[in-house]
Amino acid sequence: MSRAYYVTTPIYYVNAEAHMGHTYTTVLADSLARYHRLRGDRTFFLTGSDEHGEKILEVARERGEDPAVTSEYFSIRFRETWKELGIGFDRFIRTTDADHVAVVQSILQKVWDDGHIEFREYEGDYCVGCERFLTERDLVDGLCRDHERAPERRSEGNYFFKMSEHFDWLAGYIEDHPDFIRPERYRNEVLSMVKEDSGLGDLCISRPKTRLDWGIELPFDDGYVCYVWFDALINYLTAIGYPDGEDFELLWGASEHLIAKDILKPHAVFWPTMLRAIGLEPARHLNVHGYWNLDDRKVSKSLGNMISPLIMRDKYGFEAFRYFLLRSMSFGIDANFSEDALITRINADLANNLGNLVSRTLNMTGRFADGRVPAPDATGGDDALEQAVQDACAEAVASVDQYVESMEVHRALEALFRAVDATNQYLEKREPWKAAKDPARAASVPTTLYTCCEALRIIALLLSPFLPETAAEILARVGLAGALDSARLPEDAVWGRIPVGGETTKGKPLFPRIDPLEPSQQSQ
Ligand code: ME8
Repeated sequence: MSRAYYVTTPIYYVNAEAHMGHTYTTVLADSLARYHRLRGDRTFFLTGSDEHGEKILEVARERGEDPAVTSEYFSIRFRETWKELGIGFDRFIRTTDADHVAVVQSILQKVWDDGHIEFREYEGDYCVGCERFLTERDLVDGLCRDHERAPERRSEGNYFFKMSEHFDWLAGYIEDHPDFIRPERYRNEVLSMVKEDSGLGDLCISRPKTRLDWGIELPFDDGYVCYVWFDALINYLTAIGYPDGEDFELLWGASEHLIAKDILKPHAVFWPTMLRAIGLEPARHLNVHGYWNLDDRKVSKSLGNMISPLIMRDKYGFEAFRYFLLRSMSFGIDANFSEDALITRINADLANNLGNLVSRTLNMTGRFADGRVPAPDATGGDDALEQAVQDACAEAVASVDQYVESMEVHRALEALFRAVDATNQYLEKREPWKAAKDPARAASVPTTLYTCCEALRIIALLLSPFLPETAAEILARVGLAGALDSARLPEDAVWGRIPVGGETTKGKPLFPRIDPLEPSQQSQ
């Protein structure tokens, strides 16, 4: 049955270049989209840039530029970076795009007409880094918890979205839909935000033009522009053709937001209540991950400790970095980055485990099977050892599906590599390099090599959403160049589909072993 899948990343602020934090969310979204495309689902993958607001104006001023010039520059940098890294988004939205501006204004008008907005005087502590007024909980020793800077005291007349009217409904919704916000720790955090007296009231959604004119004008008061978060969140609707695009309802019903915990409140409180006022259901899931940290501090633009994905690509290859990101962060929990950990992971999983399986198998099809996938021996194929490899592959197919569904991609990869382990162990037991020279065992060699080629085919198919280039290369080496173009899960992962006689290629090592770094070689 064909289903739908709509995955979004946050739209990133255009005040600096992409770093490893953005890369993690984007690579994860890319992998999920690829997986669902492989399943034959109607899939849409959205990323983009968040261009309005004071944060961007500040950077533009520092650069002595018009904000439109600064945001254009960084937006193109983000887009080009993702393109260069092979990220297959369906749309790169910019909040300055004409269709987005029109949708934001139509929604503002609608919620204004429906009485969800009112004008008030307001005084509070504003953090330009967060682009919002802070509450007590956001402050540590008087400084913003995330940006480590003092907020500004501000007082002005503004328009407010009457968000708190929806808090009881939101708490009920979260309780009735236990996996709406996942993992659970963030669900509990949000429940306490809306249930207890957390100081979270209504949402100021305007900025007077006298102070800030870089934004979308309110349709009902041309003296104001729209607050950047109210504008930004709506991108998720614009991109799929709100209100009457052909697939809008189908895709919105299948929406999966990916964010880190820094923007939990806007996505878990502002956004569902905004949607309620607009008359739409919340997204299907709000999937929240932790931070990539460097020396226990969040990797971020404002703290200046960024790791560039382009530098990592040049040093280690992007597929290796991509694997590390997906495999080494348990979804929902913070992870520490170090190049030592990256190298250890690449060597253990990619060079030794997967790389060895590929090179040993294809070396031997070259030596013992004329460089072709051999036909399995009719008597050897149902042996318990062969069966164990088949079972390991079948289990990987089921586990990957289950863990992709539950947003535990690190576990999906772990499960997939269990099939790689099982195939390596099988090779160790069958010892085709010795068996070929032993008349009593020589007949087992074609079955052994067939089994390994077929396991590699299934492993590559399952790996393709996560490491697309590596998977395509493995498939090409077992005689199936281009197979990913028309592959489908789960049907193509059924055992026994590799064409016998397909030409195999030994090729270079997929992932050469990397020597551990000297301390002076660590880059940032
Ligand atoms: O917040 N670890 O944009 P932003 C993991 N424009 N992920 C990280 C990270 C880290 N150290 N640092 C950043 C904004 N990220 C708004 C979003 S959406 C309607 C508007 C990732 O450029 C992570 O996905 O600050 C995080 O939520 C996002 O970048 C913040 O990107």
